[in-house]
Parts: sequence; C-alpha cells; structure tokens
Amino acid sequence: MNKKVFKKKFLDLLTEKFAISVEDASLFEIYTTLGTLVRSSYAKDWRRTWNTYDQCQQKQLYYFSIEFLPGRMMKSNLLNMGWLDTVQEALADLGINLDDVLAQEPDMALGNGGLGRLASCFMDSIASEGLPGNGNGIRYKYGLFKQKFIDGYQVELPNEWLARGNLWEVRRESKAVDVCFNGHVYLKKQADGSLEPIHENPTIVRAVPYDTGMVGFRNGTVNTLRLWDAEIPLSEESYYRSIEQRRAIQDLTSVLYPDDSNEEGRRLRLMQEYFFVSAGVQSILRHFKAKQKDFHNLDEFVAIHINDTHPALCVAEFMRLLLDEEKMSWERAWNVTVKVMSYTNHTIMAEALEKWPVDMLQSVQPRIYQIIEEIDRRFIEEMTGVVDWEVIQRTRIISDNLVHMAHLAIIGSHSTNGVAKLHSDLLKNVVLHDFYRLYPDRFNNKTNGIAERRWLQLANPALSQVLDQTIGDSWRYDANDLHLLMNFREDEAVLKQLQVAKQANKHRLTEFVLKETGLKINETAIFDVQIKRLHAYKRQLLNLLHILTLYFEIKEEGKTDIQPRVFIFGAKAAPSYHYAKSIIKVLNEVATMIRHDPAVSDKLSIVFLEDYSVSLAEVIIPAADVSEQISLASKEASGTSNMKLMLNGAVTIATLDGANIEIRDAVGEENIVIFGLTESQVYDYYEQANYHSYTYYESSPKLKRVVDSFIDGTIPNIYQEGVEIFDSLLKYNDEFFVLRDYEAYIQAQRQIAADYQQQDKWLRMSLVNIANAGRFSADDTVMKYAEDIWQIEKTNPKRRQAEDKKYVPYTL
Ligand code: 26Q
Repeated sequence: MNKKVFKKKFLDLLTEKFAISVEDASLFEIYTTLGTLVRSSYAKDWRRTWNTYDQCQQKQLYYFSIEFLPGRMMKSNLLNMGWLDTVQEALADLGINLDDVLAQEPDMALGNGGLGRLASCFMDSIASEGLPGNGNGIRYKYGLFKQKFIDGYQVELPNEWLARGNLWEVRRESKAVDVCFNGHVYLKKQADGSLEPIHENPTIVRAVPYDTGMVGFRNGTVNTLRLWDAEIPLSEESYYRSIEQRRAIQDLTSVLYPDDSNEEGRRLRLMQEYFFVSAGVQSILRHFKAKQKDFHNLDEFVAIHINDTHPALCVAEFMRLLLDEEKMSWERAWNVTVKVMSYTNHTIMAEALEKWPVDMLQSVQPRIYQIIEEIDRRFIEEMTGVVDWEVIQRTRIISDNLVHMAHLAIIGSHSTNGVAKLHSDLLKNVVLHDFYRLYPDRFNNKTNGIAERRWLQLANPALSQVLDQTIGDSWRYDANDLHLLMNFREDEAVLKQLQVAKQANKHRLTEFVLKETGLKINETAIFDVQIKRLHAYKRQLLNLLHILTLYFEIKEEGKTDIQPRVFIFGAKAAPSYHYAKSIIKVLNEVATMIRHDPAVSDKLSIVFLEDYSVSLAEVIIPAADVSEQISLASKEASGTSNMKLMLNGAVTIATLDGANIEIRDAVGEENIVIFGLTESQVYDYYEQANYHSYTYYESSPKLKRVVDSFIDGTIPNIYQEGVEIFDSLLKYNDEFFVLRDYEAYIQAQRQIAADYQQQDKWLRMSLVNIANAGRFSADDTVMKYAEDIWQIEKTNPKRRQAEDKKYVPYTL
C-alpha cells in the first residue's frame, strides 16, 4: 500500500462519506474516513480467517471475559496492517497530524483494570500468533465510569463512549440468541420414562452480538471479539409494556460491574454473568451444530476459557445445552464439558472470590441452579470415601447457602492456572490446597504477559527508533530480540540515546499535564509513577508516606540535597469503596499543599491525573523513571503495569510479590530495588498473630510525624478521611503492613535517588530492564496457553514462517 494510492482512496472516501474537502473536514470526519478505510481493508481477511477455521475444522478457542479493555484501536490496527508509517506521511502531506486524528477515538473502556487489559493483550497476541481464538463479552453502553476530581474527591460520571458511534463493530442481527431468566422449572415425565425440564414463565431477553475484528500483526489473521447487547425480543414486544420492564433489559448491558454493595446491584451482576455466558455458549454450539459434527468430540473443536470466575456459569450452561437440547447422558456431557473448559484465577483476596446466595441464583436461573446442585451432588458422591468429610465440605460447590464460583470453575474444568509463579504456588499450597490435592494435574502457572507492540512500538516511538538504530528491527517481530540490547550496556552513545528518548517522553508528558491540568511540572525531576486501581493492598498509602517523609525532611529538617521528584498517580476507586476514596482525597490534598508551599514545590510535586485509562497509560509509561510495585507480598496476583514500565526503561521499586519476582530474576538484583516483607514473613505474621502496628509508630519519630499529619491539621482541607486512614493504621492494626514496611521502603527510595544521581549507572539499569522485558511478551504467554491448555494450533504455521520478519502488505 503506497502513499499515493492511500491518498487517492482516502480523499475519494472523504468526499463519498461527507461531501467535503480535506481543508474543511473536521478531525472527527477525518477519523471516521480513515477508520472506514482501515476496516474495509481488513474485511476480506476477516472473512477469510473465519472461513479457514471452518474449512480446516480447526479447534477454536473462545475466551470468555466479563471485561475487555482494548483502549483505542486505530493506531494498533494501522500498525498491525503495516500501514502506520505510510498513513502518517500521507496525512502529513495533506496537512493533517495523525496524532490529532487518533485522539478523536474514545477509549473502549469495558474493563476495570488488569484483568480486562490482560484479556485485550491476549486478543492482540492470539491474532498476531495466527491462533484461532475469539473473545466473548458484554457490550456495556457506558463501560467503566469516568472519573473526575471535585474538591479532591472522586466523582463518577457516565462514560458515553458510544455517543458518536463505534467504527469498529458490526452488529450481527442474524446471530442473535434468546437468553432465559427467572420463572420456574419442573421435570416432566416423558413417555419413555425420562425427565424433561420445563421452564415456565421465563423472562426472555434477546442477545444481539456486535463483532469487532482483532487484527493480527502483519499476518493476515483477523479474529473476532464478540460483545453482546441485550434487547427486547421481537416476539415479546407487546409483553414488555411497562417502562420498568424495558429498563430492566437495558440495565443488563448498561454499565460494567455496577455497585455490588446492595442486593439489587448484586443480582444485576449475576444476571450479566449468565447473560453473556448463555449467549456465547449458545452461539458456539449453534455454529458447531450447523457444521453437523458429533457432539461427543466437541472438545476436539472447542476450547472455552473462563477468565476469573465471572464466566464460571459456562460449566453449567454448557451442561444444560448438552443435556436438555442435545439429550446427551450426564456422564458423556460432563466428560466433554470438563475437557472443553479451562479457568484462570486472578486473585487470592478472599473478598474477591465470588459466592452467590442460593436463593438468588435459583431465582435468576432455576435450571442452571438445578444443574449446579447435581454437579455438587455427584462431586460429593465421587469424593466420599476417597477424602475426609471436612475436605469435601471445604471443596463442595454449595455450602453455607452460597454457590462458590471458584469451586464450580475448578471442578468443571481440566485446567486451573495462576498468573505468576508465586501466585500459582500460593494457589497450590494455600488458597486452593484442598483442590490441588484432589486434582494435582489440573494446576499450572501461566505468568501474565503484555502486548509489547502496543506498549513499545505504539506508545514509545522515540525509544523504538533508538532500538531500530541499535539492534535492528527484529524486536518488532519477536520481542525476545530486545535481548540484543544487552550487548550495548557499556556503549556510552547508546546510553545517551536512551536518555534523550526518555527526556523526549518526559517532555511529551509534561506538555500533556500542562494542557490537561494547567500544572507545570519539572521535567528534569525523577518521574515516579504508580498507576493501577486504588486498593488498600496495592498500598498507594505507602507511597504517600514516603512523599510526606520527604516533605517533612525539607520543611522541618531543612534538608536540601533531595533529588527533585514528580510523583505521578493514576487510579480509580470502586464507587462503593469508601476507604480507597479517602486515600484519593488525601492524596489530592497533599498534592495541593505541596504545590502551594514554595519551600518544597521546586523539589516535590504530585500529579494525580484524572480518569486513568489505557490511552493515558500510553502517555505516562514511556515517561516513567521509577515504577512503583509496592503491594503487600502475596496480594498482587501478578501485576502487568510492572511489565509495561520495565519495557519502557523504568527502574522498578518493588516488594517480592506477583510477577515482580520474575522481573527481578530477569534483570538481576542490581537492576531493581527490592524491599519489604516476603510472602512467607507475611504468612508467619498471620499464623502467629503477632503484628502490632503501634510498635512501629511509637518507635520511629519520623514515621510518627508522618502518620500524625493525617489528624493534626498539617494537611489542610481533610476531615474524616485523615481520621479513617489514621485509624486503619493504628486502631485496626494496619491490615496491609504499611507501617511494617515503611522503614525498608524509605531506604529503598534513598537507594533509587542515589542510583538516579549516578546517571551512567541509572541508564545501564534502565537498558537492562528494556533488554529483558521480552520474556513478558503476551505472544509467548498465549502460545503456552495454546500448547498446554487449549490445544489449539496456528492456522498456517508455514505461512507464518515464510513471512518471517517480512512485511505482508494490506492492499486496498
Ligand atoms: C468480584 C465479585 C463480584 C463482582 C466483581 C468482582 C471482581 C471484579 C473485577 C473481581 C475481580 C475483578 C478484577 C480483578 C483483576 O483485575 N485482577 C488483576 O488481574 C491481573 C491480570 O491477571 C493481575 O495482573 C492483577 O495482579 C490482578 O489484581
């Protein structure tokens, strides 16, 4: 695709769509035209990809996730099609800046954080590896809320991402299916003596899919992300008369993870889970049936992945369809279900392990509840006499009037994996130990990865260019080739270039911050970044204690040799998570206090950017010097911002938690700063119940000064929030050992500052981080899933090898 051809096509289409010349076109019209051209150019490949899977009768993966967080698609599509440079130049010739056009696209923000972003990184990598894999989820009308700060408080607004339409999706009316809720089920005796379930008075919802092409990196593969919307069934139009009835259907796909602090919210969440599970499983089986294959070999054609427990009802829905629709025997249906299903666990935090009240599930979907009861009954029967009764009680699906979704997912699948080595070990040895003993072969580890194309090639052109010049461009095709950079550790010129690239990115972020917030930050300072959901276990509070420590060192101890720092935060708190919102408020007030204090404002500043998102991450991460990964050891399953930041040359300050451990192993101890309790020390404290936060508070005047500042009037404009934080640390004995790790963290931060002052050393550390980030490529992660769990193969491995490092152009 050359520039000349592109320009002609583009201008013709602009006229066709808007009857306008390029000079008069708005940026949005240009964005729409470009997007339309891009989409129509991969359409043939999209169709061909699907046909190939079908014709070759290839086993396909369906990745079920209640969240997908793709961010913007345009640039990624351009890159993967091999068009990026040409389009950039062609538009420049027409007087258009591509970045301005890209900014027109709203983020597709159908996820909360790590789990949703992982699903999207996997979609990119699955397509880029040429693997037959599709996503299945919900098309939320509003997605995750938009965050604003008003007087320092988080305020949530609806995110109207669909307001100007969505270029990338295709509504597939003809693929709609019906999903049944509520009503009653009884078993009716048939003439042959068998029992047939009759679902009386169900509420029927029509599920309509919207498909989006997932374009692989220069390989002609275009997979499908299928997101479901809920509608009133055409045949039931007259039945749904009242506004409330119509509203109830709209609510199903209105927002992501609505407030689950009340009964109504929880019920809606459960309905969402069943909605996208039922629609997805029905559409898979309908397609399978159309090809008239034998249902007993289903597992040779279909793999269903359950991303955390939110889609765990897949197990029961799959059983329901095989039993009730296909009339398969329980034993055969169960055998095939377990072979088809696999499950990833993303958390060990007890409060995030889903459990549904029996009566709620029974009323939302009575037939599904019956099936789960039967799975549970048979599980108990199978285990009785094999293991102790207590073990059965701890592992059964229904207990204490609750349905344990993780138990359903483990019992109903052939694979359960954690997302980093430590996390998988904790699952085996602690959290899911009973299950590990029942099913040792089902447990495995798949350390998370990231779509390195997005997080380096797209987000960081400055660094990408340095890499091209230094090690050639093979890293763009295989991230493991980043390792070639190790040869340049002692190369002054390369280190200098890395420094220049980092500075350019810091400048870009500085300009962005100025534009968005009006704040001027010091771009020669250390950019110290913590970007992730706001949660007590992630310990943004520990970061704040360090900031306040520096503040008092300058203000009260008269220290002058402090390395200037800009602390950058991005974080949303769940709307009902009161404590997390208090941390946001206090962080914002400390930011204001420091900003207005000339004694410190040239040394320290806090920038807490509103509405953290994938697109915001793409500006922040390339500019980061320091990556804060400071969760309490054992709590962060993996983390993925840690990988993105190292890839962009940030040096990590970390606890030995999640994938931080593997990052340390990759870069070596000298190239990361590790501090704090280890996971086994944390567990020792739990066992001995001998942690007393007060001791730490009392014995360190420095720490006491900092902690007291939450309640002694030092920080203006905070009220109850300061007291809550103070109380969480002392009255409630500091659940996440913030005070215990404080001293070690302060020392680690001094180490960071000292290393940064030796720029040569720092740049070398940074280089080693970039050079070793290849092992966290999601391309490799999904290949491991494909081989060990899904048993799916690349469509056309030969073609992929032949194309090896060559450009497969998309023609218009
Ligand atoms: C639970 C109960 C009821 C309703 C909702 C939920 C719920 C919603 C979202 C539970 C968990 C989530 C999200 C979890 C998540 O994002 N986990 C992160 O997953 C990443 C990818 O594996 C890891 O890197 C992170 O460590 C992990 O925190």
